[in-house]
Formats: sequence, structure tokens, C-alpha cells
Amino acid sequence: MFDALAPALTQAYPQFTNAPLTIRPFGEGLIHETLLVGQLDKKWILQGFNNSVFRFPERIDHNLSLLSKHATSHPLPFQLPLPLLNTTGRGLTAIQGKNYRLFDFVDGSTLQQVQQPAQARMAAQAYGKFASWSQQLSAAAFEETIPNFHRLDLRFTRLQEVAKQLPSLPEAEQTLLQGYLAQLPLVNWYQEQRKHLPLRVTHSDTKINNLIFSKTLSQVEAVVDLDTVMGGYLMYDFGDLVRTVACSIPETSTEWEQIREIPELFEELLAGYLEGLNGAMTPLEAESLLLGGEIMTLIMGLRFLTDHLEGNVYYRVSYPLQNLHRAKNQLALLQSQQEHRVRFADFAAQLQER
Ligand code: GN1
Ligand code: MG
Repeated sequence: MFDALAPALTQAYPQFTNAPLTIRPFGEGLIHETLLVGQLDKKWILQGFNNSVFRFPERIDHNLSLLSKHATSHPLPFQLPLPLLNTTGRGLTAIQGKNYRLFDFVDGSTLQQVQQPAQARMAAQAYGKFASWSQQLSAAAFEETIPNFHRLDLRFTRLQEVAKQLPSLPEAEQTLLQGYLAQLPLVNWYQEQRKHLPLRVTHSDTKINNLIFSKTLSQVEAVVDLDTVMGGYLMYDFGDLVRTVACSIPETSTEWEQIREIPELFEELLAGYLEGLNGAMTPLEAESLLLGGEIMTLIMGLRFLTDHLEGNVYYRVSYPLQNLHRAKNQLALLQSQQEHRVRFADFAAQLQER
């Protein structure tokens, strides 16, 4: 069904010759549509751009060009794949009423879940390195590609508003809603932090599957999904890593009884992130990392539940109750994370003494 894109692609990008193209779905992204394009022995990633989520493509262009310039003068030990330009010099190409972007394919492996503690450490070192590298850039120079993206307080009130507009909720939804609303103290803690934390240039979508490892999983080859790079807090980036790495099963799983935080992986992540950061943070930022995982898990859960109540208008779903299930998964993970607060604080104190 994607073959229909081939003639327009061949015309739009100087990379392609007239040899046949193969185009097939690729990866696990929930927002853009990701396709793998092959021609002879070469490969590219073609992305169907999600215009309704990313309403300001020009802001993305602006931010990516800041990143690209900085990467030229201050090289990173991994790639930051940027959109290839079409024959008219643009990163976006309209085909059959939809916008597409083409990227060089980074050969390697992606993980939905780490298999060994060393992979968690490596992932955290890479995102920590990205954070210290991007700190040399002014966060104020970056534009908000999705306004208020990680504003926990606004996500929280939005869920309340959406729930209020519904006449009544089935029991499963009601119980879950109450579970989320009981997290108000965490929202208040977040609000307090916002008064003191410096704004940094953050990736803002540091899921484990946004890293491309080498084939043998021995190093990080690339950090991808750069559309949400913008001003944010370090705890966002560390937190999304905790959410997607230090858990027994992925966010897509419906085996809620089995979901729990894996403290040993959290500890690898914290050690690795601090190694990557190499001291580039304030004491308060270092402390904020400890609750970053909870913050990001709460944000995602609130977003999944809100989307479920709104009729799945944001996230791609493969069955109608999937966002409800994701929300259930994330609340169970959050509650498990909260049982480890003391252990994590002790571990952080030990790391500091070393
Ligand atoms: C989305 O497309 P993907 O999977 O990289 C989302 C993230 C969520 C994530 C949940 C722009 O990222 O914020 O963490 O799904 N991206 C956007 O899996 O909303
Ligand atoms: Mg992704």
C-alpha cells in the first residue's frame, strides 16, 4: 500500500535513482508514521509527519538547525539524524496530501526493554552526555514545538476537566481516575520545583526506543526523535528513561500484576546519567532526578487516560481500550516507583560520597 509513494519520492529526493523502491512499516512510534525505504542495498527512514500533534513544523526546523550547528562545532560520540533536504531544499515533502521526511537509516538495534544492566547504564550515559552537550546552548533560543508538553500541572487539570464533562464513568475508569487524582501531592512537589530549576535544552522523549544501539548492543550509535528537543528540566529526560527502562515490562503490556519498578536498573540509570552529565547540574537538579521517573510516569498515565476519555484522538491505538490499558499500566508502575523513594535517596547519597 506504500508503493504509491515511490514515484513522488524518487522525484523529490536526489538520493534515489530509478531502481525500484521497497517501502514497509518500521518501529514502534506512537505519533509519526515510520517506514523503512530500501533501494538496491541502501536504506532510509521515511516518516509520515503528524501535523495534528506537531502543529509548528517551522519551530522544529529552527531547533534542529541550532542542534545541527552545535553538533558540527562540538561533535558528539553518536549521531543526531536530521531530515534530509529534498530537491527544493526543504525537509518536509508533501505527497498525496501528507507531509513526509526522509532520514538516513542508522544501522543498528533498538530495544523496547533493556536485557542487561549494562545497557541501562549505556543508555543513561548517552542521554546524560546529550544533556551536558546541549547545556552549552541557551534553552531560551529553542522554540516550544508542542506548547506545555511536559507541564504536569496542566496535564493533571486537563484530565479533571475532561472527566467532569462526561455524564458518568464506568467503574474501571472511575477507579483509575481516582488513582490518578490521588497523585496531587506529586503535582504540588513539581510546582514547587518549577520555581527553582533552571530551564535546559532537553530531548523530552528519552524512551529507550529512541536510542539506536550498535548491532552488538555495545554502544549507542544515535539519539533519534528530536522533534521535542526544547526547553525543559533535566528530570524530564532522566525520568522518561526511568519510566521506560527501570520497569519489569513495557508500557504496552496488559499484565498489570507483573508491573514493578526494578530498583537495580534505576541505580544503573542514575549512575550512568551522572557520568554522562559529568557535573553539569545544580544540587537541586541532582535531587530532582530522584522523582523524575514518577513525574514522567504520571504525565504519561494522565495523557493516556485523558486520551481514552476523549476517544483516542492523540495516540495511535490498535484496539479501542488500549489507552485505558496503558494508563492502568503506568499507574501500577508509578505506585511501585513510590515504594522505592527511600532506597533511591540512599543510593544517590552513596553515589555522592564516592
Ligand atoms: C510518543 O512517538 P513516540 O512513541 O516516540 C509521545 C511521547 C510519549 C510516548 C509514549 C510527541 O512518543 O511523549 O512518551 O509516545 N510523543 C509525543 O510512549 O507525544
Ligand atoms: Mg520514537
